[in-house]
Amino acid sequence: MTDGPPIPADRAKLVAAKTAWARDRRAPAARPSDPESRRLPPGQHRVRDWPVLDLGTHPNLNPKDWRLSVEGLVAAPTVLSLADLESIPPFEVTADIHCVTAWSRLDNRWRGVSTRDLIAEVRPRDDARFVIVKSHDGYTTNLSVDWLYEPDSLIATHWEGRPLTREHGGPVRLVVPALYFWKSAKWIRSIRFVAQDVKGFWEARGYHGVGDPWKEQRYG
Ligand SMILES: Nc1nc2c(c(=O)[nH]1)N[C@H]1C(S)=C(S)[C@@H](COP(=O)(O)O)O[C@H]1N2
Ligand SMILES: [Mo]
Repeated sequence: MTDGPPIPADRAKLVAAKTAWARDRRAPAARPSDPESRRLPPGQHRVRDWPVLDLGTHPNLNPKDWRLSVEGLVAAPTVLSLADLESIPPFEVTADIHCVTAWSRLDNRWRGVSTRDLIAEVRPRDDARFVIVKSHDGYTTNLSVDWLYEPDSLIATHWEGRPLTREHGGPVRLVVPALYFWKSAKWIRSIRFVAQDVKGFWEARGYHGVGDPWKEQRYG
């Protein structure tokens, strides 16, 4: 992809970040010696507020009627209500948000149900390698099932001790901190386990199939 001498592996990340900054004419978020900047993937800068980003429709969902269908290549497909979710032992994690539009919000305290616990309930078959997540605003996103085994991934009902607000995906959203935030679908309605990867909304529009912020997998 690049011309010139090979770049040593330990510098490649920095070079990739600087290349991106050059392309976007963006200044580095912080000096590399700053301990905080080590928590920021390449090309990201820290924000203190929490921007709202979506397709512009905020579904008005009655928590009493909310259901999540977990379906596809699983031994025990299920439809969960909010009460069902609350009967699973609660899970809390503090994790960072990295949005592909270059903002990061550190130390978000989430509560909900661990996707590991969800997986234990439905028992994906061996041929279930990806999931496609569907939301009430028509949004979809795809990811490898591996990311649902990440210890900090969850089906979130609370942020900073309060129920998720409507604009941020309440009553229930997916949160996969290890990936760019477009994978964290708001207002989720179904999670389907499939054998073949299927592109979601942004993935079909050029976003990366995986989306690992530490590898700066933004597009393509
Ligand atoms: N249902 C739904 N989920 C979505 C989106 C969306 O448009 N609809 N946008 C994604 C994108 S691109 C981002 S950056 C985050 C933004 O979440 P926030 O508004 O809580 O910051 O939600 C993701 N999940
Ligand atoms: Mo986004």
